[in-house]
Amino acid sequence: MNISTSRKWFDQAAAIIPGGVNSPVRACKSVDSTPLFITSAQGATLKDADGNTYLDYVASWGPMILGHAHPEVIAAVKKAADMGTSYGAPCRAEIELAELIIDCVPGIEMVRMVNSGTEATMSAVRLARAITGRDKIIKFDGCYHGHADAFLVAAGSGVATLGIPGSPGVPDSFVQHTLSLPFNNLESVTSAMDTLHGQVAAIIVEPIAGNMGVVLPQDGFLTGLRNLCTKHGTLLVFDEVITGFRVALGGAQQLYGVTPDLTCLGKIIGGGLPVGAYGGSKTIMSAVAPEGNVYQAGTLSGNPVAMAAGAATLQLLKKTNFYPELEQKGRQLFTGLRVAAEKEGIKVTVNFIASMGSMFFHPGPVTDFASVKESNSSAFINFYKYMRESGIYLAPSAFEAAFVSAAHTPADLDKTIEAASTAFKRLVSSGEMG
Ligand code: HOZ
Repeated sequence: MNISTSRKWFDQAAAIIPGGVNSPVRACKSVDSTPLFITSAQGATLKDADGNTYLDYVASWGPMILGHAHPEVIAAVKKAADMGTSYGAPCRAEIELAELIIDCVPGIEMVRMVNSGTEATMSAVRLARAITGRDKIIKFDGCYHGHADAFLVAAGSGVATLGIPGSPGVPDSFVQHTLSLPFNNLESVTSAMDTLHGQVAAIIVEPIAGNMGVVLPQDGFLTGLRNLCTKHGTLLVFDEVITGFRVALGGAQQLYGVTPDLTCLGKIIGGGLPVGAYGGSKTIMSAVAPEGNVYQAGTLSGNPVAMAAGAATLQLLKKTNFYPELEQKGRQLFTGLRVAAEKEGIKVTVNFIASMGSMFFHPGPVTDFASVKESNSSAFINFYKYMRESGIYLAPSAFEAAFVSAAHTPADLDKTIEAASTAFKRLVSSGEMG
């Protein structure tokens, strides 16, 4: 595949933007590849600067659940943009998006809009610390909550992709209050909560981990966290930046029937524009300034164009059968990949739920960051490259999820499985699978 223009632009970008990208994973470093410069996106496909077309399973890392450039979302964006792109003052669209979120997400009665998932998680933790008067937080290995200082401990996503243990520039004193424990290990949380009784402000968790690849919560894990938080007066924070409106209208909390004290959202709620949000009960959220005194602000928060894109997206998700139809597509793709690998005698583990999933070159089970890291990374790299050559665009890291959108057709999914079959055959014939 000719990607000479992408190569040229990447060189140009690298001279003036760190690593040539504005977010590390997309540099494709860990898969030994050149990032593709995208010039347009439509439905389930992306077009690069050299005119190649790809079936897209990155979905802008989650937001594009309807597919790219959905006509109703684009119309809403254009209409809003015609009225001015930013006011720095309240607008009606903020109420519309807030109402849609509150209506759908069980744990949210009041919500504050921000501009990214990172802003949502850091603000939620500040709020939890203020409410409880405690400093410590518990997170989980391989979970990623954005790049705020407190979360850069054993983090997933780009931190895992680049093999960075923490990050230079984060003072030890900033992370001394962060304890990272193994995902799905309730015993370790129980014992930490007993030892630290009265000191833990929040347990923050991706209820379905999506930043170490997809790792599902085992039975009782989320309920166990809920009970521990209630017992110790700690706030349970669900980072649903990926899972919110992805696995169900009410997110993972609806699916698993566990209600957190605070929920962080992002990605889908912006319909492809930069939006994050955090919310919870009225009692908790009333502590946020200016109603309360926990400070958090943003010039572009509640931006009219972004609110319009988000509201248009959520309206479409509320249509009957949206989720069952999308889930069927998720099942087709993820079970198809597993079956195709097995046919070639390759042992993979495919973790998936609804329309998000990951394939690990690991016989399984893959239940935490330790098992994720045991996967065959060179097989993944070659698989990634074969797939991209065949026009299938996957996240360039084993520590990310694949997303199916409503725009993918059953034929697209079959084509993807076929390409994977060929890739598996090539892995076997190259001796890659040992
Ligand atoms: N860290 C995000 C994925 N889990 C965003 C990556 C990107 O946009 O490059």
